Amino acid sequence: MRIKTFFGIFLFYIILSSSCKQTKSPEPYGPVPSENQMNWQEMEYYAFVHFSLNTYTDQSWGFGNEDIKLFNPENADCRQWARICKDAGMKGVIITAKHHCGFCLWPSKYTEYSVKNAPWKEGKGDMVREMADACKEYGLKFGVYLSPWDRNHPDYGKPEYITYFRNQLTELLTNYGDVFEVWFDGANGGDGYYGGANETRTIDRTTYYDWQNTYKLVRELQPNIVIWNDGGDRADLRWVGTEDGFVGETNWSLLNATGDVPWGMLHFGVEDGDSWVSAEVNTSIRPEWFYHPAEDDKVKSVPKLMETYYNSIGHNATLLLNFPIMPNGQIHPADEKAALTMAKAIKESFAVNLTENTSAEASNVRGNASKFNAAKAIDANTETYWTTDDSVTTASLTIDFDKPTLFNRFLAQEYIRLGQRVKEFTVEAFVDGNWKEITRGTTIGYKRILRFSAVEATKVRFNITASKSCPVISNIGIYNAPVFLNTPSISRNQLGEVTITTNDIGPIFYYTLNGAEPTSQSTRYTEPFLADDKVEVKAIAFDLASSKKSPVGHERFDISKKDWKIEDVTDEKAISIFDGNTATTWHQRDKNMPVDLVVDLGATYNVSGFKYLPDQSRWSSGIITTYEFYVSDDTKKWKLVSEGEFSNIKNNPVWQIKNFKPETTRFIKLRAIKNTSGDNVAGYTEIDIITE
Ligand code: FUL
Repeated sequence: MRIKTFFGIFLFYIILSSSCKQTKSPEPYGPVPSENQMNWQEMEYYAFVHFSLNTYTDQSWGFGNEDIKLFNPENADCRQWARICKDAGMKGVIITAKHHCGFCLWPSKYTEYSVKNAPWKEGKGDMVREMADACKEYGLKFGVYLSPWDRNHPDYGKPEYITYFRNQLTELLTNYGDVFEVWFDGANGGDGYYGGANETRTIDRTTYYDWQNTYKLVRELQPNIVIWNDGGDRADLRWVGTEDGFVGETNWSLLNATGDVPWGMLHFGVEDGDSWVSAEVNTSIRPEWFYHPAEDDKVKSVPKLMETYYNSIGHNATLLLNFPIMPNGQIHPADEKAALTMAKAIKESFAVNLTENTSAEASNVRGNASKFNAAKAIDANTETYWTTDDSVTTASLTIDFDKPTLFNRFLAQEYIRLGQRVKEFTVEAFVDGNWKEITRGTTIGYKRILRFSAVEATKVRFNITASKSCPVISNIGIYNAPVFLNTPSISRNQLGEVTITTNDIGPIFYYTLNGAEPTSQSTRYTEPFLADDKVEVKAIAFDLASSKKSPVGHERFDISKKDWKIEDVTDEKAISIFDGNTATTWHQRDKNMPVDLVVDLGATYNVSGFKYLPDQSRWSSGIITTYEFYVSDDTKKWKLVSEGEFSNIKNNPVWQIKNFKPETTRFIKLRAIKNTSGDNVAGYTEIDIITE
């Protein structure tokens, strides 16, 4: 009898302990996000504003000697910026408190190169304060960008500068309330004004800034902050290796705490990394970061911005979208319109989650416990999740719509507080009695959204085909999002033939050559046409079935290049620099730098500027950073008409446009003085001129 009782108790204990074990949450796997990283990740979408003396000099990077007197934004209105960000669905704003030129948007005690000596508000203004106040008023979080590279400061490059930098950081992180993110830009072009020294100063970015002590200071002053840094020691957030608005489809929120971080690690993360360092996609709503009037018709279209949305937030990253501020101190109406239309598109795309009111079943549920069952992935609560027994690393979850349902988006979220686990998955649809794979992916992380052609199905099956440990899925969404036609691309070759194309399959095009907005009544495009002079081409793509039209594509072409020739070059490929095709690049080598490109325009023109498009390929070479530009009537006597740098060209290889006082000339010479790779190569995708 006693033995029986003992045995009963033992059995009861076994059953109890095993059922407890089965209903316990999984242990975290690998590195996990900090509370600050978690709060930041949930923001998903927030803004950058770029505003400084560059705004007044039409530059990308100031040299550090720009005149403070230029800074006088007569209608500066941080409330306008905040209102737009709020209406655009963003959760915060990061302001360029100090860009590379060293000019401070707040009256720093430690320098004279700030708003306190500018005519704006007679030196009484503080743009950082106005931004922080506007953020508070609009319920946005507030962040600061403080450039470590300072081309104005006399001590830059010496140890004293680090004290100056930390003093400024202390001002910014003490006097303006809560700061959600601090941005330490890694750019450093060497040359600068440096208090009048006008020289090149190179630093060792791994040691000079002593980041660990700076991070300590930051965290003491702002315990809830996240730190972004691509210039040195690993922080909380990482750059994704491009400013073009996308991160890898495979995107681990992990890196190693030490060692090199080559491009691939920035872009895809590190599967077995030892630290949680999430990805932030930073990109501008226009090609450049600062305002340039020449880009007023280059604001990104809504289809392009939606592409960015899917390639950032939809790839387990956040999106930091930049607004360049105009010289008057406001966001341009075209930028506002684009951001608000994008917000509407996001809202429409994810308005109805088709998993609502459906049922879900999983191939395995942890301990068969209801608190971990499939329903937890479709309960609109990201704090609950579906998970499996520890031993399971492949599993399926099936959603039953109960009726044929049309959809073209699949969204999944992992409960990342327990680590990022999923390595591969597929999505199948049940169509006409058969399972059919519609899409597949690799990592999920905080959020992954996949796009595919619309399918009508009664059930959807989500198969996790590889996971580091048991999967933990907090949310699944299925949507039928509106589809947008992309803006058509317009190019012109050397013969003057204009071609209109698009990435979409199916639409037709209409165009105008007189600046008018094209409609379906305009000229229909059927094949490349000749427009061999100064001409403005506008085009739309049009879908005959739905009558949907794309945003307007717009290009201004200057004089004909028909008679242009490159002097002293035998390489036949060289003429690709006039072919209007951004996929072809010609590389010119000389024994040493400088490398000269001399072009005969075939006739005399009144030239007032030139344009240079560098190599667009990922592993590009020969990107010119320092240049001189000359004109001549006979290739013997040359006149220097423009010189300087193509700032930020490596991270953002967009068209470089330089204007100068008009000159009548037949020959032009672009002299490459330095490039990003420190060798003797100059690469050109396209070269163009601007005539009066
Ligand atoms: C880059 C900078 O050099 C650009 O000017 C811009 O501020 C961008 C956000 O980061 O690296």
